[in-house]
Amino acid sequence: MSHPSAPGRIVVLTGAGISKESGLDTFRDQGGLWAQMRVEDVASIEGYRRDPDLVQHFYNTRRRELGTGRVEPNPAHLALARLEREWPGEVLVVTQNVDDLHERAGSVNLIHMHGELLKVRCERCDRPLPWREDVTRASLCPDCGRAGTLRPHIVWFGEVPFEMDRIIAALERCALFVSIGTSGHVYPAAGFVAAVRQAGRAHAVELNLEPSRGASLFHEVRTGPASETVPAFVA
Ligand code: BV8
Repeated sequence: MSHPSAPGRIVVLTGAGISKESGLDTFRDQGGLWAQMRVEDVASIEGYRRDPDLVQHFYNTRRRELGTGRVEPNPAHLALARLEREWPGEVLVVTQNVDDLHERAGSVNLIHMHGELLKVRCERCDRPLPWREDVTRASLCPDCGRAGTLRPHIVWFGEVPFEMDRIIAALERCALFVSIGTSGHVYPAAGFVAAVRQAGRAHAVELNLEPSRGASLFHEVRTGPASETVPAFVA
């Protein structure tokens, strides 16, 4: 990627599409995660209150999948980590994904706006805890010792995404906004490109398998698999 005179800040938004070639399901593609179940039943606080075992099972299954060793960062994750190392200005990755593939690829300046699969949160202590095993009603909080209080450290529908102030500030001052592997269905992430265009300073690029719902708001849309489009873009 050519370096402009003053190396501006880059904000990269990623969605489930960047992890697809690492073997993780997307949400809304053919056969994606939500094709197998209703979103409201597993990704909402009401769903969790209604059937905590179902929701814990949904996240236990996905957490276990991450731990199998079969799921590895792909060239798209690695290219973003290289960009962060080599770009003279700030690079911030804001991911909607709850997997740990950006970290494992080497990204450091990273926000998980929808939470992390490999963390749980005690509803009494309210502190995120690293967690790799299955969570059940019998799981004890290591801090307060209570059972039945550990929930996935995930942002469900109707809950507020994490670090929104930091994200909005970064969007308003960046020189380049790149959206990768997201369908543009879920807000507030789907509204980020509009915020960038509103600020009137950044070049906005979409790298997606197919044009997303918000494609018309980008200056540039490059279609194709992330493992090809992202390294080519970062080069
Ligand atoms: C909030 C949990 C208030 C983690 C998720 C009516 C209108 C507008 C908005 C709303 C509305 N009613 C309610 C809302 C708000 C709601 C919302 O947006 N609903 C939508 C469905 C209408 N949003 C919320 O409730 C959010 N909270 O609004 O709080 C607020 C807001 C701001 C400030 C203060 C308060 C909370 C949303 C978070 C919900 N949690 N998941 C988990 O279980 O994983 S959402 C879920 O969708 C995932 O997090 C996922 O990341 C996210 C977005 O999906 P994508 O990542 O885009 O995945 P998808 O499958 O859709 O698309 C994949 C894309 O990749 C496709 O385009 C495909 O073509 C592409 N692709 C596939 N393969 C490849 C590829 N691209 C490249 N290469 C490939 N190989």
